[in-house]
Amino acid sequence: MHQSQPARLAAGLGPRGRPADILALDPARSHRSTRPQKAIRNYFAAGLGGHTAGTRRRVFNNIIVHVEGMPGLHFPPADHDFQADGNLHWSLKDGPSYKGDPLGELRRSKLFGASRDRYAPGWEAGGLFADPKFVRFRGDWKAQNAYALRKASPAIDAGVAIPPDWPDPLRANDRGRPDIGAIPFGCEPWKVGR
Ligand SMILES: [Ca+2]
Repeated sequence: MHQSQPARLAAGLGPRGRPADILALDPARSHRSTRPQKAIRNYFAAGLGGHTAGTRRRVFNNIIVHVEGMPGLHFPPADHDFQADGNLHWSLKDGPSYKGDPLGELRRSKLFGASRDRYAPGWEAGGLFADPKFVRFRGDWKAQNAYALRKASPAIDAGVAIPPDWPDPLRANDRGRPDIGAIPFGCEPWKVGR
């Protein structure tokens, strides 16, 4: 990404006003974001699947990395207007030693079957549990992390198709199928702050 591109991507503010490592486009249609943070209870996608009653929520193609703790699998009820797919989940501390796929638990659940009534593939049918292979990432808030993707990242070309009218200033930079996360492979991250 070049700094001259439209600034529709925003870095949010975390505790004490420190810029949080959350790169997102739209809270109601969270797509192509990168969110490294601690697991919040057992909420799916660190809370992106919360507060859905009476709302329309879409969670596609986000990278959600927990510094510690496994990805949450507490979803909203299947009759809410909620869809989630193509997200990549990881745990920096607990992921490497975990045997299996936590999303498999979801796909074997009754909730997954019920989700297909409103979203035909089923929630997270194309989701991944894998190390996203950022250029540089440590679970230390002082670290200068770099969330671009390395060539070996499983996030490359692993996302789902996003409606073309959704804002995405990097759409033209994403070759082939959609990449997961805020920064498509090959794009330079923008500079924020000092
Ligand atoms: Ca791609």
